[in-house]
Amino acid sequence: MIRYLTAGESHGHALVGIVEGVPAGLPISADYIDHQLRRRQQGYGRGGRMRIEADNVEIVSGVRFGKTIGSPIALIIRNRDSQAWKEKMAVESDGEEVEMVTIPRPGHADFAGSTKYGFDDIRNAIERASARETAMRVACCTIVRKMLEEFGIFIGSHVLSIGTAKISDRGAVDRMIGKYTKASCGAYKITEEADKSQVRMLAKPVESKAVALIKSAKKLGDTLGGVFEVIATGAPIGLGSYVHYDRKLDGLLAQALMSIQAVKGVEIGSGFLNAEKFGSQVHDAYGLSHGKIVRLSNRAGGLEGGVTNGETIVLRGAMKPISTLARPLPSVDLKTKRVVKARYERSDVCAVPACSVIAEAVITPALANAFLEKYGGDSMAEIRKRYSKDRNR
Ligand code: EPS
Repeated sequence: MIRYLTAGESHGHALVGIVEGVPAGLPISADYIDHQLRRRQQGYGRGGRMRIEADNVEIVSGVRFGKTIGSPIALIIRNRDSQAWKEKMAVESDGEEVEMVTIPRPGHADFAGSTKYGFDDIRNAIERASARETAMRVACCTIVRKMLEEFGIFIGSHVLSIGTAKISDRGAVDRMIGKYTKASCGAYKITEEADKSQVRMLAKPVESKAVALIKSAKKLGDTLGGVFEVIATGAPIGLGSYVHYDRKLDGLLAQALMSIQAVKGVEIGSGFLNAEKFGSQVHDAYGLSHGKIVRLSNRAGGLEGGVTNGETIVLRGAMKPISTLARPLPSVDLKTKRVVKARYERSDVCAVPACSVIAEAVITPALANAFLEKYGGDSMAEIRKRYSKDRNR
């Protein structure tokens, strides 16, 4: 089974990652991963840091002559900005000259994190809680994504709303998605289309409203969140299981999305809308088309009983507005116990487009492990044999 770990502080030397359990024989390159890293850095509303970083991955181990060899894959992404943080982030000095951060930002991990670990200097919590870490998550998960793609499982995403700028004609967007997912790269076509927009929205009029909102938030010293949708096509029936809570794929996918910094809500299919309706208006009726069982709708988002049902997987995530505010909320200086304004340090105004890219990546280990549980083997060739024998597809 695939698992991965990341390490690294936002302004430390580098982010590092180890991906374990990837089968042998998977073609992979740094270029392939870098493309996803570049996508993660885009989006209107990002702050100055993205002008400093140009994320590139170095594959240190586990790949030989362009293919995985079954051993752990180690990755490094260097933080260009670390040059400016040498003293503040020194590994070996005593740090006496470095000013401590003692004022927590509401909404960030600053207070809870530094209280938990007993830090006087909040910087220790800031650095690892930062969403910078998602660069390495995307790198690690892009390898897993490549494995899924080899079996025809493609993932895409787009942004549904930023603040109050919302897609209003859902039907029109669904028709676009329906058309795009017929492409040979399935849901990835949604991603390619969304990438043409600076806020990753599929509907033009909402895009300009979203950009205008981000501009005004910036002027006001404020930030914005939003909702994104992640779609996966090509998953066969029967990934995940209903037999135990920890094997339910919907729960595992929700966990992956919820683990992204600033994501505070997750939905599968039209989960929240479904809760307002009668059962007869919600459940996806069966039909027959050329002797094949089909579903007449997909409100369940491709998962029933925690198991893939052969329909497109549809997930949504809600990202709260970024907690670092240029016009800060009240806070308390933990050292002086005085009520003061929260600290401001350079940050983004809106990172929902980036979050949608991260979401595409982080769901892949859950999907891939459910896939490997059913069809797994040590090499791609072995898995391919097992998968092609399956009569469900
Ligand atoms: C982040 C704060 C900003 C973001 C960062 C996440 O960084 P900095 O404090 O260096 O300006 O740009 O995101 C990234 C660096 C990234 O690569 O996504 C935070 O506090 O979470």
